[in-house]
Order: sequence, then structure tokens, then C-alpha cells
Amino acid sequence: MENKDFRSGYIAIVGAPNAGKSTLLNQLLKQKISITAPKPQTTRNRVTGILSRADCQIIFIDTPGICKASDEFNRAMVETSLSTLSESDVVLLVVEQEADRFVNEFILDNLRRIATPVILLINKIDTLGNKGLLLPLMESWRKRFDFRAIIPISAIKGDGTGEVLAEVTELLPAGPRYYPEDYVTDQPERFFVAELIREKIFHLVRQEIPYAVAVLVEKFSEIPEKNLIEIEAAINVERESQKGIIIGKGGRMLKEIGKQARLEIETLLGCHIYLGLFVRVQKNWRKDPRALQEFGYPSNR
Ligand SMILES: Nc1nc2c(ncn2[C@@H]2O[C@H](COP(=O)(O)OP(=O)(O)OP(=O)(O)O)[C@@H](O)[C@H]2O)c(=O)[nH]1
Ligand SMILES: [Mg+2]
Repeated sequence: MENKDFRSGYIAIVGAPNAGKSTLLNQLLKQKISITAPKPQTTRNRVTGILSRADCQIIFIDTPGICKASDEFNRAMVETSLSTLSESDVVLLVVEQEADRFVNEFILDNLRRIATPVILLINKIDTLGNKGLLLPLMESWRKRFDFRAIIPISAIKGDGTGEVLAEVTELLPAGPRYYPEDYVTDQPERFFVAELIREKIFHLVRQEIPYAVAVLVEKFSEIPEKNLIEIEAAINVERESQKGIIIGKGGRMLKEIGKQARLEIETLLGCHIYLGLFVRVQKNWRKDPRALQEFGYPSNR
């Protein structure tokens, strides 16, 4: 029998690109759920992380960074993030000290239109040389919005995240256990496989190319007697020249992407992995509604 005092809720994690939202989700869950990278606009979909306790269930939703979108593809991602705001019980707004003032004001404008409680998380305090700056910084944020709480954190080190959990738990409404206790996410394994490959490309391939990449898992077959999963995935790029860069001299880049991704996928899935990667040119897929749908991305059309 479910306890009638059980509480649960959806907690949106929003903020400007690169603020550390996905790093925070992973820290809260003590597990890598969402991919991270030093480049902005890494996250493209909502990514769910579920925290189950004896008396409550917290469903965190990591979102794409909100920015002044320059094209349809980015606009659709920003829409994904904004729509999460009104569907949540609590919003965690992640900011990076005083950076991204314009974007944060835009997000605050959206938050002023809804009644959802907002907790401000000032992230990356490990990089703050002078800790004396923190109090005036918190004070200036307090003047801008009626935050439920303002918590300085370091998502990467875990500083302040215990306090975040305590505040969130306080604000959880009465509600059911939405997911079985052992679920950490509701996304399928194929999604994480594609994301991990994309993450390695974000880390290994230079400049703008990772933005032109979409990964699609085309085969995922389990062979239990060998404790093996055979995976084949297509790395889609927009142009022939990008294909060459992903493959690299003598295929070296693709091999390195495959090696790093395979090691992490093996840890994630707890078995041996055969990972076959190939690169395909799908001309201007970011502007093609059919391709966007196929790759699991929102499209405004
Ligand atoms: N020093 C420091 N770096 C951090 C901290 N949190 C995140 N980072 C780094 O900031 C970069 C961006 O982190 P992400 O978690 O990918 O940021 P995000 O907000 O999810 O970014 P998008 O998905 O692109 O919107 C990565 O290089 C992280 O390692 C922190 O507390 N301290
Ligand atoms: Mg992210």
C-alpha cells in the first residue's frame, strides 16, 4: 500500500547554455545521466533523472540551454525548455555568476508569468577567486526576482547540492510514485548510447562540427549467451567536408570516438559492446523536418 503522505514532483533545471545544468543533474543523481561538454548547447532534448526515496520521488528534467536562438533548430530547443517551465512543480534556475545577463532576464520574464516556485542556483562557485563577492551577488539577484531560495553551488564538486535537494523536497506536493523505485530515467537505452557518442564528438572534434552532428542508433541487438550487445550507429553530418573530419586521417578520429564511446557504453549497460560507427551525409538535416523527427529532435513545423 502506498503511503498517503507520499510526495512527488517534476523539477525543471533551466538556464543559459553552458551554465552547468547537465552537470548538476548528474551530481544530484550521483550518476551520469546527461552528457556534458565545455561547449554551449550540448543538451538538445529533455533528459529525465529520477530520484526515489522511501517517502518521495523527485523527477528532475534537464533541458537545452535557453538562448537567443539564431535558427529554427535552436528555436525549437528553446521552446522545449520554455514549455518545461509551466509543467513543473519547482524550477531550478542555474546561472553562472553574472554571465548571461540578457538571457537570464528573458528567462525571469517567462518565470514571472507563472506561479511555480523558483530556486536560483549560482553555479561554479569553485571558480570564484574572492568569496567576498558572493553575498553582494546573491543580494543583486534577490532584487531581480522573488526566488524561493538562492543557493551558491558547485555542480562539479557537489558543493551545495545537498541543500538543493533539501529545498526541493520541502516544496514537493503530495503525489504518487510515478516510476518504479529502481528507475533512474524513462529514456530508452538507445537514447543514451546515441548521446554518449555525441558527447565524445563534442569533446574530440573541433569548432562547429559537433553542432552539425546527429547520431542515430540503427541496430541494437542483445546476445545474452555472449553477454554482448551489438550496436550500429550512424553519425549524420550536414556536408561532405564534415564527414572527412569526423573520419579523420586514416580513420583515426572515428576510431577514437568509437573507443571512448564504447568504454562508457559498456559501463552504462554492464556488458560487452560491439560498436559499429559509420558517417553519413544528410544534407542540411537541421532544416529538414523529416530528418529532425527521425533523429528525435523537436521541429516547429
Ligand atoms: N568549474 C566548474 N565547472 C563546471 C561546473 N559545473 C559545470 N561545469 C562545466 O561547465 C561546462 C558546461 O557544463 P554542462 O553541464 O554541459 O552545462 P549545461 O548547462 O548542461 O550546457 P547546455 O546543455 O549546453 O545548455 C562543462 O565543461 C562542465 O564541466 C562547476 O560547478 N564548476
Ligand atoms: Mg546540458
